[in-house]
Amino acid sequence: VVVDASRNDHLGVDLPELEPFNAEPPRSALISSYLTPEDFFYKRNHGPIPIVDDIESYCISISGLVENSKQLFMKDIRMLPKYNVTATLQCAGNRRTAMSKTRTVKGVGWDISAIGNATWGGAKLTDVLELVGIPKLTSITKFGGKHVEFVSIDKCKEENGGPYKASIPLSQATNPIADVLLAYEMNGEPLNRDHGYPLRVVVPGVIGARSVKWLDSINIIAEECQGFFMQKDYKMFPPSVNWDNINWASRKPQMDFPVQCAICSLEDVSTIKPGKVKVSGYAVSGGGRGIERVDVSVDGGKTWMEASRFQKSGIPYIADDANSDKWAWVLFEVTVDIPRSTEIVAKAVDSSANVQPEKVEEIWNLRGILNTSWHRVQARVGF
Ligand code: MTE
Ligand code: MO
Repeated sequence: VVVDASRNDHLGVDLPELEPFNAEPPRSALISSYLTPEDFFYKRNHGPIPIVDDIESYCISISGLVENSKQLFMKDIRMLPKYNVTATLQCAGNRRTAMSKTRTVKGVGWDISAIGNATWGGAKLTDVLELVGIPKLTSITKFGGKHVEFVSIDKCKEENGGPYKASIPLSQATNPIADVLLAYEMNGEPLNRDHGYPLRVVVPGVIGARSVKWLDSINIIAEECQGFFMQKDYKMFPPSVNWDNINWASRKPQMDFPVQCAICSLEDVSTIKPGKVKVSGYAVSGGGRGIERVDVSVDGGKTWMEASRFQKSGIPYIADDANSDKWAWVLFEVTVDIPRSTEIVAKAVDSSANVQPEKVEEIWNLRGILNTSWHRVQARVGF
């Protein structure tokens, strides 16, 4: 495993930390297109980025509570039907910096761009699992397997030098509608090293932490994965829990992410000319729920107007419609009049009518995850 210094030279990309390599793009770049180009796609790593250079010998093993264990090479995976799924990947820590302003939290300080939207190409996990004798729509194997664990090649300090790993329920892994992929392409290109070359898991609608990169093996297990990132991280605690009274076992690992949106056309504080201003950003919900509405306020949340939403140009976006990308974000846009300095706010409503919480204090948690509070920016009118 080699750390490559060239991982740190992405132009225009902020580097919250140098090693492990983490990066997010500037706000304005993030929404310059519906599909996020690889250069502007956030990168989140917990250890050195592995290099897999012998693609002929690269293989994944599938074992555990199954009848026949199997080794699959890239050619075996490429032989399965290929699916292209457009899905937004979002780190659970997205918008953490804003949450840490209320009270200190532990974790990488992300602005609002630890999120990206890509078309992932690869095999469906359910087709892969059929190769070891697990039929579609299985929630328990005859050997008692109920979870699917993904183990990576990369090693990280949180696992005491062991591999990064995570799991999802077997029922989700074997459900074709859940679109869980073993992806070897991103936006039509071979997966890049930073994002998991040669093969990564993509679990649509779920926090990024479960989409394991540089896949090494798949285990069918009885209980959910006991790894650090499932059991001692990425759990949502109430504001009353601190580092002295935390009981990790009392909460489930976070899976789906909640409804989220952010304004990307303005910084936290922007100086603008008085008059018309375009307010634009992204909105997304987990679990395949569409975005029903995005509300924008130019008076700090007293009155609201609705922004227009779109995904692909030329096709009107309708939440949960067959022509919409169910796992993907929508971009929103509204032109507003700003005669004087004010606070501009955005909040989204998903197709189950879930709304974002008004205040970050209500959802503060010690790990600083899932900050989905109303997104606020200050517009200072100058001449
Ligand atoms: N997979 C491995 N092997 N190692 C990691 O550190 N980080 C996870 C996930 N998969 C991680 C991983 C986290 S927390 C996130 S948010 C996403 O990968 C980030 O994916 P990206 O770097 O492709 O944007
Ligand atoms: Mo993450």
